[in-house]
Amino acid sequence: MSDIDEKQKRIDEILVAIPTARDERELENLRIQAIGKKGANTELLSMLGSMSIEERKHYGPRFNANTANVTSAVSLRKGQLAEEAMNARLASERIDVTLPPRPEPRGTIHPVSQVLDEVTAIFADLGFAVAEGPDIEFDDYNFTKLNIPPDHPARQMHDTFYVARQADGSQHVLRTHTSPVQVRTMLKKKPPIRIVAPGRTYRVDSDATHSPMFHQYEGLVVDENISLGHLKWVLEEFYKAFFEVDSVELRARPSYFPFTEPSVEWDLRCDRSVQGQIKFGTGNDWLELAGSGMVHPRVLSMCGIDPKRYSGFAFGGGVDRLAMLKYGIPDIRPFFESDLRWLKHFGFAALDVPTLDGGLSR
Ligand code: 2NL
Repeated sequence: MSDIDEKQKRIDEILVAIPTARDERELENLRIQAIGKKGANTELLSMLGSMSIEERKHYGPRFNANTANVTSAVSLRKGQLAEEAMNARLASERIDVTLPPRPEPRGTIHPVSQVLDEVTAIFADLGFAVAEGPDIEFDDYNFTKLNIPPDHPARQMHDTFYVARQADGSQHVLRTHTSPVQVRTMLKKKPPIRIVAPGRTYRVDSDATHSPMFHQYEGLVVDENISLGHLKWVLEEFYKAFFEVDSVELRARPSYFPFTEPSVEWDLRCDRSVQGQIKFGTGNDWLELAGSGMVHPRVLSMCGIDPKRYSGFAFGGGVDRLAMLKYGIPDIRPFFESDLRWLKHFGFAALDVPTLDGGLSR
């Protein structure tokens, strides 16, 4: 067989193989063997130069037809392969939008979140703005500006998580109460001030009734002529709304906090005569609920407020404890264990947002 016949035979084989090439790579290989730089037909075309006019007239159109045939066969197969790939992808990525959603896990609103929302809704209704601050606080805001200087014995009242001292010597702590939020507000704004600061707080304390992370709400009112009478009214309104009763009775007990003078703790009249139940507004028992007092004049002046012109009251209470009391949760330990069974039992529907007009806890 002549060299030309041999190469033409190879090209004809390639033309037969192209329609069944399995992928783009195999197809490209076949194309190169036929019409690439060293392909069979490329070599045939280069032979035309040394042929006689007669031979050239005979072979020229055939070799050119080879190029056209290979090019169109490759392009046809390329299109088929692309369509096959798309069909395979469509089949494998098929989504049945009529399938039901996966049923688990399904969470609920944590009782602590519910109570935080209830507390802020009540105080917002009483004209308090909600204030927030960082969990990691300056030692200065958590203690010093609250009349608890370094080495003061009152620091031992709060078992503090200290953060490693910074290179510049500054000291941070995990806030032991939300009072530093009120400090930040007083440093920033002039009276009248009416804020409530709910949030996470931390103390080195862990047993059946204490969690090292817990939740507090604290209120602060600063204006001219503010007295303990105003404080008592605010707390009465708050507990009536929170426990959803028509009347409450508060009992004041003298106490001590470094940041207030005088300091008062409040007990709420309640009835615990039925085992496992608690009712507010009636009965012969008392439940300790909040600490409070008139803001210490030194705290006011350290926060840039003139204590000769202004006075204020502050109060604070535990959110986790309020949640246990209102929703009959007996043990604080499961609060932060993330057990979905517990959450299913004590949690709230996600769209059940507490408002005063819609009912707080329905
Ligand atoms: C409690 C007692 C209290 C305050 C918090 C406060 C804040 C500022 C100034 C003065 Cl900026 N006082 N807060 C005052 C008295 C008591 O909380 O038993 N909390 C759980």
